[in-house]
Amino acid sequence: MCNELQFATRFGPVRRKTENQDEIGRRHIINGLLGPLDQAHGVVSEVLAKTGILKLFWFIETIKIKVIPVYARNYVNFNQCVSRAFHWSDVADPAQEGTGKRRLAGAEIAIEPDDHAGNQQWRQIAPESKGCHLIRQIQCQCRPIVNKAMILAMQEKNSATNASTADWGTVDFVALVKQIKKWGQELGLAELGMASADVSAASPELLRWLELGRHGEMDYMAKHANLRAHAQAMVPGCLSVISARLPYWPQAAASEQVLANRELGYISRYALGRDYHKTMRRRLQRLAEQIHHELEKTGHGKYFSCRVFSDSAPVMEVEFARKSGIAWRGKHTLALTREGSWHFLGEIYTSLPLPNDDPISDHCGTCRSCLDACPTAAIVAPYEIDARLCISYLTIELQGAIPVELRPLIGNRIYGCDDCQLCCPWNRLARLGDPDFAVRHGLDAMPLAELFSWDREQFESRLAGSPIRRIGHERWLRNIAVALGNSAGSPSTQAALKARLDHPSALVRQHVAWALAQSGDERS
Ligand code: B12
Ligand code: SF4
Ligand code: SF4
Repeated sequence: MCNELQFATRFGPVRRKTENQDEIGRRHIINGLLGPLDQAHGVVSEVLAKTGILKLFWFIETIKIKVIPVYARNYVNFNQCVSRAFHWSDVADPAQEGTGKRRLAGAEIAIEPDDHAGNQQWRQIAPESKGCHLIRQIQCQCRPIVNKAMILAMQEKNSATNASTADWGTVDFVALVKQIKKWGQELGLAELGMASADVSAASPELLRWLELGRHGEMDYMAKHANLRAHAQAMVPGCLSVISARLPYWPQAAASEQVLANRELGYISRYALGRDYHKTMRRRLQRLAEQIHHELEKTGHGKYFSCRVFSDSAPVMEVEFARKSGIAWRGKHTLALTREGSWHFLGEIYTSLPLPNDDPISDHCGTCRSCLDACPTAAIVAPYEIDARLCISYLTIELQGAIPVELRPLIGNRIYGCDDCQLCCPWNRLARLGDPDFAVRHGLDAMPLAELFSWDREQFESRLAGSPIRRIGHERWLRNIAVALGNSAGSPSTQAALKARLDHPSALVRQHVAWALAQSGDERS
């Protein structure tokens, strides 16, 4: 079903013409120049823009957007086949100029291919590869630094030509790498490493994994396998990858105690605070700006192109972390270090011919705690996961019903799972993560019944800025129903479940019925 919405900029009101006023336009008037678009949730199938769209930056201009309500993501995808109104090259420079004229701080425009749309309908209509600029994620916000759009514009015009004819002359890449690592640390990144853009050693395993169907419903994994396996197909001219890790372990209620208390919901430690995707990419973008600035000093800025990612595009992130020596791959498949595995990964794909760091050795030894600790035996062999069994997949990625036979194994884990990391000896040495990921709203130890009572609005507002919001209210209730079914069946649990027996969603009703049946309630 399509809703029709009308947006305007921050300079004027937003009119919504929609039958179903949810999912999109959550906070319409915010401080960003393109705030309404940035904050919109939903996947845009068609942009019907007036030809004078660029006037957006000078005065109120209304555009109509048709939206298919979907699995909520923090991005708006513009199908530029329909309208080229938002093509980067048309937007970036005027945005800068416009903000300058209005004495605003500046506009930041990041453009990335859509890897994680997570939406069946969208995938069906999306032109797969009719040119690399057809489908983009556009993320905009106000920031004091104004040169990013220029950098991106330069990058996009790029790279294949510039990079191949680049004359790096006297650039001291060893010194530059040193600088990059220092700047990275100043930005709060725990470690940075450099690798060549070649992942051919790992791609056969990726293809085998896909052939075995271990990705389940995550068809973006299969769809973009080629781009994932070939960094240069993703970003032409990319020679090196700067890999970074950002620690997130928060000060929170003890995981073991929460997991043992079936009245409470367990949320993965990575999701207790702010959504990492933006945090990580913002920092990497800042780093890219610093690199560009440095190269400009010697007139080499024009040869520099880059793109930043963090779980936002078809990138083999763990493989780059391994190759660049900032981690080894644990048997749970995650990037692991002597400081543990509680870190996010992010990358800068760049045209710079950087000297590579050496991989570090694997320190898992004979340990197999993660394989033994996994509640669903999803780590089917060392270094190999069957995602279809993984609780993280079941509670975050899976759209439909959770297989009945797996529900009892999920316990009270309502968003993701940490067991294979909680048991890992290296995580005993983990340090506290970045303050951005500090626990919000007491999510580390919340009663299931209370979380289950949130209506859609409460879900949206309390989880604003959290990665959890991406799964949407319906799947949130689905997950909690399973956890309630696995709890002791106290009167408060039963009452909470019964209050949702008539929920409009069949998915929710089905899981509520299952949960009630666990305690033998005859109404199930
Ligand atoms: C798809 C995905 C998932 C899927 C599948 C997980 C998986 N392991 O593949 C699901 C939904 C299950 C998932 C869960 C989680 N994920 Co996830 N996920 C991804 C994603 C988007 C792609 C990973 C991928 O390419 N998988 C495909 C398979 C083929 O890759 P692979 O397991 O790495 O396979 C390689 C190895 O098996 C290896 N191999 C095979 N045999 C052998 C043998 C030997 C001897 C060796 C050495 C290697 C080897 O070769 C394969 C190809 O390289 C990445 C982001 C990204 N773009 O990379 C995040 C990412 C891996 N996830 C992340 C996180 C945090 C999680 C969770 C912890 C979240 C949670 N708490 O619930 C869990 C952890 C589950 C787990 N143990 O993996 C982080 C990991 C950070 C880190 N420290 O490594 C990432 C990097 C996102 C990010 N930017 O931070 N995830
Ligand atoms: S996240 Fe949980 S279910 Fe998935 S592999 Fe790790 S322990 Fe197993
Ligand atoms: S639990 Fe043991 S085998 Fe698993 S990743 Fe940690 S050290 Fe390696």
